[in-house]
Amino acid sequence: MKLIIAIVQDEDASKLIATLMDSGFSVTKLATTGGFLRSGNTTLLLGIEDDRVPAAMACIEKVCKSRKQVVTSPMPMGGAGEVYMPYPVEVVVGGATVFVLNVEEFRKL
Ligand code: 2BA
Ligand code: 2BA
Repeated sequence: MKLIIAIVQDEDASKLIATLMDSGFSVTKLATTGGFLRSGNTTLLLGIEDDRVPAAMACIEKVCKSRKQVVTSPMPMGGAGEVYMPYPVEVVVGGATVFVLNVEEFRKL
């Protein structure tokens, strides 16, 4: 069994969850925050059988598109006092950042 951890954009999350559930996957959704942009993203957990990993990946690839975004990221100015100055940066966000982990044990108690 594998645990897929997929970090996706909030905009893609609802559609991705619907697509995964239509394909018979169980999903847990976490509201998360990216360290760089410090804005919200969504992390999905999927516990699945090994042979279903490609099907889950296909759902993620289909739904999650990468986008260019100009964002105002709070960049630390350094020095004392924790001063942050808004700083515009162009970043490519998404499609998805996906980790696949081996699951040692899966139980429902
Ligand atoms: P954030 O950390 O908010 O990063 C959002 C996007 O900003 C990243 O998109 C990337 O294009 C850009 N970016 C991040 N760090 C940067 C830097 N030091 N300099 C320039 N641009 C930078 P993605 O790579 O698609 O990542 C989307 C989100 O996935 C990230 O949000 C973070 O929450 C998560 N993530 C990505 N890689 C990760 C990793 N290795 N471990 C844990 N979380 C990760
Ligand atoms: P939910 O997805 O909201 O599911 C709540 C309960 O609804 C489930 O309880 C199950 O009894 C039922 N259920 C889920 N999908 C169903 C379906 N397609 N048809 C009929 N009934 C369905 P649990 O199985 O105890 O799961 C509780 C929560 O644990 C789930 O909330 C989900 O957040 C998480 N979860 C369970 N299995 C997971 C897995 N393999 N991967 C990721 N998260 C999982």
